[in-house]
Amino acid sequence: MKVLFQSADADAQASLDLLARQLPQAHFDLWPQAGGEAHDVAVCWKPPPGFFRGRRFRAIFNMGAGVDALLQDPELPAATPIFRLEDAGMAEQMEEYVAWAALGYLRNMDVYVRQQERAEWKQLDPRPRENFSIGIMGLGLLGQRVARYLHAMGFPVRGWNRSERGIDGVTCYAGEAGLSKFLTDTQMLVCMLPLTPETQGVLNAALLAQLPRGAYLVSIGRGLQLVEADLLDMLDSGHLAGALLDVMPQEPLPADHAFWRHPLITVTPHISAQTLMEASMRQIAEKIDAFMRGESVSGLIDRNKGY
Ligand code: OXD
Repeated sequence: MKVLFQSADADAQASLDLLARQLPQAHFDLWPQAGGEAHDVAVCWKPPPGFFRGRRFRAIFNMGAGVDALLQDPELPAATPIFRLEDAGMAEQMEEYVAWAALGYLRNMDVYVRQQERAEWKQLDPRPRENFSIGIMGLGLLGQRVARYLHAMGFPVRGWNRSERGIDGVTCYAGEAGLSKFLTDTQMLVCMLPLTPETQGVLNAALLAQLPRGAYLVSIGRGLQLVEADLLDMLDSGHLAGALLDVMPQEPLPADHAFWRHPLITVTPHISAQTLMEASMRQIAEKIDAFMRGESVSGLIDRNKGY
């Protein structure tokens, strides 16, 4: 079996070595150093334009959960199955990240950080956890894990998904019809949607205005889901109390971008769930093995849905 390996990350060779250890029978080529021959499968992450030109693979394995970058490539072979990474240590990180955001906002930690900058000693009224509702937008594998985790912490949790989902203890809403109801009582909105043509720009003024005054936004899906100017207006008008942004329309976020210095915005550099290479390469090796044996492989992308 021949594998063509490509990664936009700096340590591509190290990741390839991890995968090669799991698949000792396979021959690997690291793109672009060696990539001229025919390969059975591609393992890639954010391949640059031209990667697929003139190539055919039996399957493509994406080294991340989101396939938006891959699906945008006009030269992506049309019928080749694409498999994404499923969890591989990402769900636990997202649980931690959102739990930290929820506790920080509930306990006014962002306000206390700003007060410290002014040497201001002022106690704010406590807010009970049971009155603080968190809304998870996007109930895929990761969204469901985060919803369950917050529920176990004692927060009232609601979830919204394009299609119906049922999660014990979580009030679930679906589709256009359920969106307003979902937003009206959501005090902290966590966007975990995949990026598709439908979700691009979904975090806009019309949607954010449906949140109650003083709500907080956590954006951990993709940066292009956020309409930047609308967020800034909502913060400046006081409708939103703050935002925690982990994903940006342009990454890295340019040094002169307004988000860096906005007093109500916290920026993290796309770390809500980082790819854990050992676990990810183990999972991809298992998927490749199963695929080559003709078994069914989970994580198959539905190109019509975009995830
Ligand atoms: C992913 C990511 O999609 O890291 O896995 O953003």
